[in-house]
Formats: sequence, C-alpha cells, structure tokens
Amino acid sequence: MTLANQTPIPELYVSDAAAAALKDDAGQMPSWDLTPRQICDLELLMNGGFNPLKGFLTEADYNGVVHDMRLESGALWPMPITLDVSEKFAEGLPAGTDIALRDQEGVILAIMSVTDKWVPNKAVEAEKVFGADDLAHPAVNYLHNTAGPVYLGGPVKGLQTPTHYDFRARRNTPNELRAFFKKLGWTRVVAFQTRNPLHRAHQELTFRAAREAQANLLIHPVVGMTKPGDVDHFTRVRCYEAVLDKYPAATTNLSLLNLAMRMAGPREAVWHGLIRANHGVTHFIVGRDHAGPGKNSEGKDFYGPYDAQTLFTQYKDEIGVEMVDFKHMVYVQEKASYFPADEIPEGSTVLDISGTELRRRLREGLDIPEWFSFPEVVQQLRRTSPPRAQQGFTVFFTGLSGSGKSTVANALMVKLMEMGGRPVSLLDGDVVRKHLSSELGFSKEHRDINIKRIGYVASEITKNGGIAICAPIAPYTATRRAVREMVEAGGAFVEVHISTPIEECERRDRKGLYKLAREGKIKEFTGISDPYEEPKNAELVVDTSDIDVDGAAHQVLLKLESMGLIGLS
Ligand code: PPS
Repeated sequence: MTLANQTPIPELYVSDAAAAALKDDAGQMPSWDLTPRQICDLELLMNGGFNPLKGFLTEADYNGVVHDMRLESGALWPMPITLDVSEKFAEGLPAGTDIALRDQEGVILAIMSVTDKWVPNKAVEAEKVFGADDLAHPAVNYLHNTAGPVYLGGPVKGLQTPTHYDFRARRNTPNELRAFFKKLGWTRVVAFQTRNPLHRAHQELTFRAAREAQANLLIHPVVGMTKPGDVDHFTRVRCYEAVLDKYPAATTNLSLLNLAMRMAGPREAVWHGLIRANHGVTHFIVGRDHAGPGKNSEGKDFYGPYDAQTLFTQYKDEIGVEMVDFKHMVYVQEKASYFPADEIPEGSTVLDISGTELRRRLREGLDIPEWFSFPEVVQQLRRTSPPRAQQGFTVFFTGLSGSGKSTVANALMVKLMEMGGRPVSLLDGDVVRKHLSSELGFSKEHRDINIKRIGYVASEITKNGGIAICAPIAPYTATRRAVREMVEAGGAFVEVHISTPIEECERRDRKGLYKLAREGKIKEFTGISDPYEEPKNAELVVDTSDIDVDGAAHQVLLKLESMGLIGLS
C-alpha cells in the first residue's frame, strides 16, 4: 500500500544570511528579466516542485528529456524546463558566468550559474515533446513565437520566492503540503489537477476517487498559466472555494499550484504526476484527454483520449504515485444523481452539458440547471462572464494599405456609437503611428512592436467592457495571433480581413504611396516589397472592390450580431 512520503524534499533556496550576501553580488551580475512562464518554472524549481531538477536544464539534460524523457542521470523527466533568452543577452555571456534572475518588477529571485548555452532545434523539440510541429498547439506556438532563440542551462540558487498577493493562504510549497499531511495524519492523498471550474460531476468524481482509494482529497488546480482562453484563475479559485464546502468536513483540502502548463497530453500527465509526488500525494487522477491542447491545424485531436493514461501507467513505478483513472460522470434524471458513464442503469435518461454548451449558455445569459452545477459556482461565472451583449470586444481589421480598412472601421465606429451602450475607441493604423508608435518604422520588428501595442490597448479596452476597433495592416500571422490571445483573456476578438486585392489597392492609390513604393522611394512597402501573410481563420472576410463602405460596415455588424455581441433589433 502506497503511503505518503512525509519527509521534506530538497529545495534550492539558500539560507537567509547567504541570500543577503548573494543579493549584494547579484546587483553587479548580468541580469535577465524572467518571462511570466519562467517565473512559474523558477518557483517550482526553487521550492522542490520540480525535484530532482537543480536548475534550468543543461544541454545534455535537454537532449535526454526531449528524446527519451530522461535526464543525464537517468531520472525520468518528460518536460524541457529551459531558460530561453534573446540572442542579444546570450551573446555577451561567457560560459561560467553567474546571472541574476529577476521578476518583472526587477526583484532578484535567484542566481543561476550558466554552464551551458546553445541554440535548440525547436522543430525537433516540438515533434518529440508535443507530438507535432504544429502551431495550433499552444506550446508549439509559444516555442516558435514567444520563447527566445537561445537556451541557457545551469544550477540555480534561490534567494526569494516570487511574490503573490492573491490567495496567499491557499498557496503551498511541496514541503508545506507534506507537513500539512503529516500534521493531519493524511497518509493516503489523492490529488486532482484542474484548469477549469468544478461542477457537480467533478465533485462527484473526485469524491468517489478519494473513497475508492481510501484517501483524503487534494484539489490542486493550476493557477500559473493554462490554455489561452481559459477562465481566469481569480474566478476559478472563488468557484473552488464554493465547492470545497460540498465535501464531508475535514476530508478535502484546496491548494493552488503555480505551474505553467504546456498542454502536452501524455507527457504532461507524467510530469503532473512527478510534480504531485513531490508535493507528497500518493494518488493522482488522470482523466480522458488529460491536459489536451484541443484540435490540430487539420481539425484532429493531437492525442488519443487515453494516451495520457497509457503513458502514465507505463512509468507509474518511477513516478511514485498511483493513477486513479477519471470516470466520466453523467447525470441520470430518474435517479436524480450522478453515475459513471459505464454504469448507467438501462433505459434511463442521461443529461450532460459540454464545456462548449456551458460557455454558450453563459454567453447568452441562458439557464444553467442546478443538476449541472452549484448555484454559488454559476453566480461566480456569471459575474465574470456577463452575457456577450454586455461584454467588451475587439474588432481587428487587417489588410493591405488602401484596402479600405480605415474607412470601414470609421463607418463601423459611427454605427456602433449610434447604437450606444458601450464606449467605442478606434485604433487606426495611421493614428496609432502618430500617437503611440511615432518612433517606429516598418521593419518586421517595428511592425510587431506596433501591433502588440495596439493589441495591449485593445485588450485593456475589451477587459473593461468597451469596444476597440483596430485598423492596422498587421501583416504577420503570429503577431495577430498574439493579439488575439491577449484580447480573448477579457472578451471576444473578431478578426476582419479586408481582402481587397493589391491590384485594386494600387489602382486606388489614395495616398500616392504605391507609386512611390514602385519607384523604390518607399522601402519595405507591404504587398510590393514586404510580405502580407493572409489570415486563414478570420471571423469575416470582406473585399471592398465591389461593395460600398456602408455595405461593408453592415456586414461586420451582422457578424457581430450573429456572435451575440450586439443586438440589432
Ligand atoms: S503595420 O504593418 O501594421 O505596423 O502598419 P500600420 O501601422 O498599419 O501602418 C500602415 C500605414 O503606414 C503607411 N505606410 C506604410 N504602410 C506599409 N508599408 C510601408 N512601408 C509604409 N510606409 C508608410 C500607410 O499609409 C499605411 O496606412 P494604411 O491606412 O494601411 O493605408
């Protein structure tokens, strides 16, 4: 029988006195400002959540992990935990340098002795770790479009834990949880990993899992980084706290895990198991499509529904926790209770609401029945996701210069203002370049900075319930996607491709720029001497060659209505 290991796990923190001394030295070292994902990784490195790692992976460890899920020592480790940096930062670093790792306010969290510096083959990493080099996978997209090109590896000395101001009482290090289990005499503990709000079915399945394993229950949700578009962790934690009351008193605990998920399915399940073992639990629930990233660019699932369970089972002795397989629970109307999907009494009426259907009901302000969720949970979700017609959103026009973006965007703005209800802001390409980006040119780097600034402002407007209309050229797919992810954290993103062909834009040449570009007097001109990557998944495509401005703006309004963002009646 597996019993909880209650002895402390090694951490990477140095003593307070050593930290004070090292902090003085660290002020003089080259310093790297950690990305949000790196801060999550560092926290779990330092507190032992990623034991046996002693720092960011070295090149040899990285190769072992990518190809065989093993560190150089032979220990099982399925996920590359790498410090990705810019070329510029890496250039000036001789091997053996100590660097200071800072949070986003500049606070020094750790010192890393750089032993290894290399340029990874990201395509291979994507294939091996995530199963496909396909940008539809959020971690592959991150790898190619967010992560820096050079990796640094080496041991880490922890000086300070990253600061969290939210839900402090619910955040526990592995050793704090181990001590907690010991104090309460919890010798068998089953952990439940989640990135979603809990509803009645989850409460039922976790309760059953704990009963079957004769264990206590640890609800261990991820609050670091999850899949773009997920319910924010503030809302989720309020939901979890509401559900906690539904378990028998003193059997269940809620603790938050500051993990940055990769959505790597089978490998992620093994990784989650190792992390939970470090936190002192004995059992771990692995469900159907555990940490699944959704569909690939061909519309197919990245992983088979039970691949995660299979891989976990294969490595279960090394992981050190027992797998409890997740039973899909459904509601049986006649019995007014939940049953595992494979134990439904014959002839009974089964009720179920999918995640997509739940989001639709929230969006449209429709009923969410009590058999499905707890009123307190629904109340929290409704507070965060009011019906779409009351939420902010962004309409993001993209297209060539002279395609008609600004004109249609202006008409749309006026029509939305006429309808009233929400403030509307227009972030037009030219206007933004005057007020926000006057120092920028038209290189790829500058265009990306420009678009990300627009995206940032649009995401703030959206989050605060307003309507942002953007009308830049935005020629690069990856940058448009980054903006989409930013905005979707707070509301809907509607991409409108103004697809007017270049011949028509050039014929119009309203600003005389095409002529100058043809004469070589304007360099890097989109469509002539610079690329435009056509959107493949825009919500709407409008060609203004044979439609007037009013008609084009009306098409956008109809699209907004069909998405429930406005009412036209
Ligand atoms: S980008 O790529 O999204 O950052 O471009 P954007 O900020 O929308 O700026 C485009 C406007 O700048 C003028 N302009 C150029 N466009 C493209 N390429 C080059 N080299 C260039 N130089 C100046 C042009 O007037 C664009 O306005 P629109 O409204 O698109 O015609």
